[in-house]
Amino acid sequence: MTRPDQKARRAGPHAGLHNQRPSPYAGPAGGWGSARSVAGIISRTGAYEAAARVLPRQNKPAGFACVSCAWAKPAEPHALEFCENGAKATAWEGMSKRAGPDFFYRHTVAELRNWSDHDLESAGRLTEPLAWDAGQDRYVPISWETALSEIGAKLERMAPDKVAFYTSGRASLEASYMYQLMARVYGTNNLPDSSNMCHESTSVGLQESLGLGVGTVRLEDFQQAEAIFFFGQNVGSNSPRMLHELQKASERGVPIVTFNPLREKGLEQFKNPQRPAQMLGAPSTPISSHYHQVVPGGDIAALAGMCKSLLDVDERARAQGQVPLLDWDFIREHTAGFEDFAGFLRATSWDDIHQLSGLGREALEDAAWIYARADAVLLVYGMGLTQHLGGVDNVQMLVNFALMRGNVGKAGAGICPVRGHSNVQGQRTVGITEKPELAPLDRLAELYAFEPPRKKGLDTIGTCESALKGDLQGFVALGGNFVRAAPDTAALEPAWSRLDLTVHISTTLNRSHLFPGKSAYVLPCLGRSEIDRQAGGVQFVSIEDSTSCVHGSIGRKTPAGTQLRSEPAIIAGIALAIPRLGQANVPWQAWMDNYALIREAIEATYLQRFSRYNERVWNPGGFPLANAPRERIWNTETRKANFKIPQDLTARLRQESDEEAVLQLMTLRSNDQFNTTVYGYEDRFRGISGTRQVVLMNADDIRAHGLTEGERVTLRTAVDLANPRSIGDLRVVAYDIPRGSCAAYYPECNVLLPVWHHARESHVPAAKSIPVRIAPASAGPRPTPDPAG
Ligand SMILES: Nc1nc2c(c(=O)[nH]1)N[C@H]1C(S)=C(S)[C@@H](COP(=O)(O)OP(=O)(O)OC[C@H]3O[C@@H](n4cnc5c(=O)[nH]c(N)nc54)[C@H](O)[C@@H]3O)O[C@H]1N2
Ligand SMILES: Nc1nc2c(c(=O)[nH]1)N[C@H]1C(S)=C(S)[C@@H](COP(=O)(O)OP(=O)(O)OC[C@H]3O[C@@H](n4cnc5c(=O)[nH]c(N)nc54)[C@H](O)[C@@H]3O)O[C@H]1N2
Ligand SMILES: [Mo]
Repeated sequence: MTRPDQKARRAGPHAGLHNQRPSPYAGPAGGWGSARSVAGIISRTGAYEAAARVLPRQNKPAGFACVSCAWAKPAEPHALEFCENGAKATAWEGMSKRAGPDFFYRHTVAELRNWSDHDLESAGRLTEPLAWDAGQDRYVPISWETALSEIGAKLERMAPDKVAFYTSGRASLEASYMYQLMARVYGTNNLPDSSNMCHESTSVGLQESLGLGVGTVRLEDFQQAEAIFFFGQNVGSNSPRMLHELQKASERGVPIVTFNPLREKGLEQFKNPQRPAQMLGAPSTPISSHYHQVVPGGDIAALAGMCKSLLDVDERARAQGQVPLLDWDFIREHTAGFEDFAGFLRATSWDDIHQLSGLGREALEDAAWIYARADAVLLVYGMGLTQHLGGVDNVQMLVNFALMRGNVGKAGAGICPVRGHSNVQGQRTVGITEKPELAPLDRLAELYAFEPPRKKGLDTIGTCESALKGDLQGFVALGGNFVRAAPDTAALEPAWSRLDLTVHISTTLNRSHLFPGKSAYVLPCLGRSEIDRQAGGVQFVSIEDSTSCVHGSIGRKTPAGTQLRSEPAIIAGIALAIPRLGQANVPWQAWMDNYALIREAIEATYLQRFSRYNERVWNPGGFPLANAPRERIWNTETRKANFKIPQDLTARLRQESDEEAVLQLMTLRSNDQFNTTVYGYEDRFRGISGTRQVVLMNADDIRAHGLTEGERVTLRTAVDLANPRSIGDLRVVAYDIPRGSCAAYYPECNVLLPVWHHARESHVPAAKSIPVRIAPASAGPRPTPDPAG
């Protein structure tokens, strides 16, 4: 039997397969397709113990918090409170294969660099600490004691400013708290994390607009909403459990108005695997009542159009002595900046709105009317808003729209950023941030008797730039696949090999491990689904979901190896091995033995927010963290919710990118991956099967560029031509996508994303609008398309 990945392996790291043509997917999201996909991955990974012991308890009170997305976990769960992709994530962690010392003996690092992402991870769970041996270019086993003492000694000799401590959003609240404290006692705020590539536009935008950098919505709001507006989030693949809320809303007749360049299956139709009738043939539930295929980066203009039409109708109504449309009591009492914002709307022309959003005035006026008729509107969004040059403007425009009718801080209304990694929001809550003003430095100084660094640290972009310049010396990663997830892969990989020290705390092998610094270690850790036994007995951890609720999570599965250590134990081990950390009074050993003490420390640091943490951690549905905007308390400079005027009416790059030959590339996730973890090659909902090497284009653009469907093409970044960036061997797929844009998969396309091409204020890489030119694989890029097309 040839596994799909075998061909991919031969073809190199960026390869997929070319064995099937894309065809439209007729089924709904969920349904039997989803059930089959779950059964398939359990048998392919051999994750039978995980399926038996973990899945039944997934996302339930007293259970296990899924390691896939961060969506809320209800107090009264369904019989099976997991989705297709949550099951895949659990199965992946529970895979039966092992990448032990024999595996690394058989393969040099140079050789592994030719493997695909899927093959690297499929090698199996890591089982022993590894150190890179430069002479043989292999990772070789090393004892924990030696690894930790070598890492500690090397860190001791480095300047703290030259070391970055990265976190991927899966680590628990307990591990994250320890990790930020370790970095700060060491002497740096260099704490880049995955949210820097993700919802940092939310953290920055909502902080300025509402005074708190997280969403304002709880699960119960979905039951009270009268309309839902949905921007740039692919619910069917990336947070499928949310479909339960959307399905119920849709059945109550709540309009769901969606803005997305692609018609995503999960936003169209859902068949609930929890409902026998639907599985046995009852029709699936339509999700979006209205679908607007906005152009990438066009949301600011679309929102401006809706706001403009609200303003206009309100002005006319008031002039005629009728009931005003806007919530004037709310605007007067709770907001600042409305008059300037209204001025901006009046000055914005419908021509510009149409041109930059790709949507007509009538469609936007209709959408505004749906908004205006509802007394409680929920505004949901994802990477389609945050990953643009104007990512922060996008988020703030959404808030402007909400504020016009007081849709923040009332039941059934609010801003709902759908977070990515399962604890990414929580990590920020407990101090993983490069911004000193967001960390409780004074409190940490008081509790642990040390002088925390006050200088701003490096975020993800800062870390990349520092490595590219040759400044960065050390990189420690608590999970993730930084070099693969970050922009400008081709420049970043060699830069990583030039570092003095790389340390990866990981569950599986990935591409970041293959660019070892002069000294390099891979430390294998337990996954969250596994039993975590310490000196103080079996431990559990906790996470914060997208709705600011904190949940306990206990592992149930036998660990993948006897040598694995938990993340808290590894962090404590590193901290204890760095002599200079002895200056602070931190009970590393006691924390590692008993995580309840870490939770006490978090409570002592954040007092009210985490009060009675250990007591409440198993509350069904989680315990909610205080959320001031929900109470209409605005901790902003103006002490009001702020209307903010966007810097530009488009969230993407202007200039050359507006030329017809240049397409705006959106980089997307398939339904068969979790970020850089590629489970397989089936993007079922988009009808793409057996390959990831595709570029989705509008049929008219295919013609205009003189291409044909199925043709092999090369994509080249259309800006910064002095530093050419390209990816070859992608197949053209005709797709329902607005003209002038195209789409292809992340992380393969990160080679095209310049490190400087990021959201202005939040530094989130602008992965949803990379200007590119497309040419047949053999020829150079064509200057202009054939206008006849
Ligand atoms: N199964 C699975 N689940 C996941 C992940 C995964 O990889 N796999 N990743 C996790 C992580 S870390 C995150 S951050 C989330 C990501 O979840 P999403 O926020 O859904 O992110 P993407 O998959 O990148 O998809 C973005 C969506 O935005 C649309 N879009 C692109 N550009 C624009 C635009 O300019 N405007 C609008 N309105 N829409 C646009 C795209 O068509 C796509 O539907 O999911 C999390 N959950
Ligand atoms: N072009 C483009 N680039 C993007 C995006 C995009 O849409 N387009 N999305 C961005 C987003 S939203 C994000 S969040 C980032 C993701 O960036 P990261 O969070 O850095 O990447 P992941 O792929 O989630 O990390 C996967 C690795 O995590 C490790 N791992 C898994 N579970 C555990 C665990 O329990 N503990 C530890 N210690 N390690 C574990 C495994 O070794 C696995 O290989 O990528 C960003 N990059
Ligand atoms: Mo993310």
